[in-house]
Amino acid sequence: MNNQLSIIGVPMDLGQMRRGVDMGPSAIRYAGIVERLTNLSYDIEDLGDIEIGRPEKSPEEQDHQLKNLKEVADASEKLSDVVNEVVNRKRFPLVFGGDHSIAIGTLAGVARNYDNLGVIWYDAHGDLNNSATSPSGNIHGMPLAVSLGIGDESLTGISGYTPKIKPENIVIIGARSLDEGERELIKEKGIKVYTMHEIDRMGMTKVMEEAIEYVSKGTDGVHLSLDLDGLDPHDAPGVGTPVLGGISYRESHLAMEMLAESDILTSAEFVEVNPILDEKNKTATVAVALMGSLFGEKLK
Ligand code: 5AB
Ligand code: MN
Ligand code: MN
Ligand code: MN
Repeated sequence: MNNQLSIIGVPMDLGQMRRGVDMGPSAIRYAGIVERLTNLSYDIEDLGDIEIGRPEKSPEEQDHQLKNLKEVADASEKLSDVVNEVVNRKRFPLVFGGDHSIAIGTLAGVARNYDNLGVIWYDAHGDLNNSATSPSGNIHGMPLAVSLGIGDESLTGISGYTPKIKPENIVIIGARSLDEGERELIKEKGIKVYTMHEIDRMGMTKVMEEAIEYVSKGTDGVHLSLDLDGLDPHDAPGVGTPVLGGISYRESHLAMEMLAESDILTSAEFVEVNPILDEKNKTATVAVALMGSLFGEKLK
């Protein structure tokens, strides 16, 4: 693993309608991420937070279905450039959300440096909607589709190229709430998905063995996009769209350790931590513990 980490906070809450997820980056810092990773002898640079513009009109007054489209697009451009600069300096970008719409910018910044970027999408949801299929108009339900080149041009065209990633380089882990249009897209594009059903049947060890092999074949880098709602709400209550029956903390801990051992990751983001909906910063604490495992606590 690259020993040089750059932390980027993205206090974005415009990709969904629950207040508080903009405080995610602070909550993760307060839960001690820098100390935790410094103890593992990483060289850490905290670049602070990206500035998020505030919309002039409420989503109801905006003239399109995609809520806060302009502000999300503007923030994505900014984030993409910051992430790209970190990759160019040969450092590992570690991004904290904010809602999952930030993955549009993270992937735009990372993927321009790779021909075939692999992506692990750890999430209860597919985030494969567009304005036609979305039941909510919330952009945090769309970043994976946008990165595949599907969606509004002001989002797919971030940083001047599209698509960012290819369907055969993606693996979704933990899915248990997929909308109809998302299911169709998964089928059409042949996207690899390990739902909760597969995790129950095969066990996390086998799922991760297969997922790691799948996502490293033919790729020249791998990004982890971890939505805390992939975990069960019992272990990660501070999320805006919790779904019953998720991945346990222990299974997630194992998954992160297996990723550490595999040494395939080149960038990562942890998103959807919402301190207002949380219990004593539990979800940020879980995120920090998972990052400890991801960055090799067991291996040291
Ligand atoms: B998250 C839903 N599919 O599109 C939609 O938390 C939920 O980034 C999206 O995974 C959840 O609104 C987005 C119903
Ligand atoms: Mn989710
Ligand atoms: Mn998500
Ligand atoms: Mn362990």
